[in-house]
Amino acid sequence: MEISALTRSVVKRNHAVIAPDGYINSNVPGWENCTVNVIINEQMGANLCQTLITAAPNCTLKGITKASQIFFYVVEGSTKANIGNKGYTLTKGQFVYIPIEKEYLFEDMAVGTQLLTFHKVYEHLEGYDVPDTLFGDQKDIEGPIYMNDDALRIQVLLPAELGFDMAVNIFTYQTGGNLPMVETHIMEHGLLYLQGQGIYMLDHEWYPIKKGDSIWMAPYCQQWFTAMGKEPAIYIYYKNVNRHPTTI
Ligand code: UGY
Ligand code: MN
Repeated sequence: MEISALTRSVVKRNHAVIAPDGYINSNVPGWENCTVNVIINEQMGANLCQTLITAAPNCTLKGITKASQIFFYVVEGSTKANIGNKGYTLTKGQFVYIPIEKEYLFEDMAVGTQLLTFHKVYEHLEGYDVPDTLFGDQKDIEGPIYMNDDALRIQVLLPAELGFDMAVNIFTYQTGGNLPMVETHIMEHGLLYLQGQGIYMLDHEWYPIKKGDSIWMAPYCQQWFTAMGKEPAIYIYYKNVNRHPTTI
């Protein structure tokens, strides 16, 4: 029998590993007939919010983005997404970026559909327009080699334009692939494992990670990863980008 006092989840000052076994549902006004797990938010010390929504029958998500832009990614299932006068059915691997001050309605959601969201308060950049709503599909996005290592591929889901202050990327590691260095950087990450397993080093602590787990890495949380097992390890992650590093 598994002892219920054990978990792989940890919440530390500058990083967290959240495994699904500790999820507790949140009620979010306007998000009906679903479970919502708020995995990362400012209560932790983060500057982003990451949630996972799982649809029950008749699930609808209705709201307005206000000061925070939201990126929705279909992990599993399908949904219709209506933003302004645009409405498309999204299936696994498809996504929509919703800028600030936009009304949205997700409907016709298959039971069991899982949506990942990343939210960030938008920072305007003088001389640049707020980005438009953007629908996309992971399978239409190229996956070039990362840092000269054939075992590593990166897909950049949002355009590399200064109007955007957040990036969302999908990182694929062949078995045995690893980050070529310990990253030490100002940018923050929120991350969901989509496939496979491996070992993440976060601030010199070592964590086994697998599909379904999430990670928060605060700015300057040192990070390194190696894939393990028999299939590629794939994760989708958020990163803040394109803004001045300091107010000083
Ligand atoms: O973009 C990144 O900083 C990425 N290489 N980090 C990570 O995968 N932990
Ligand atoms: Mn990084």
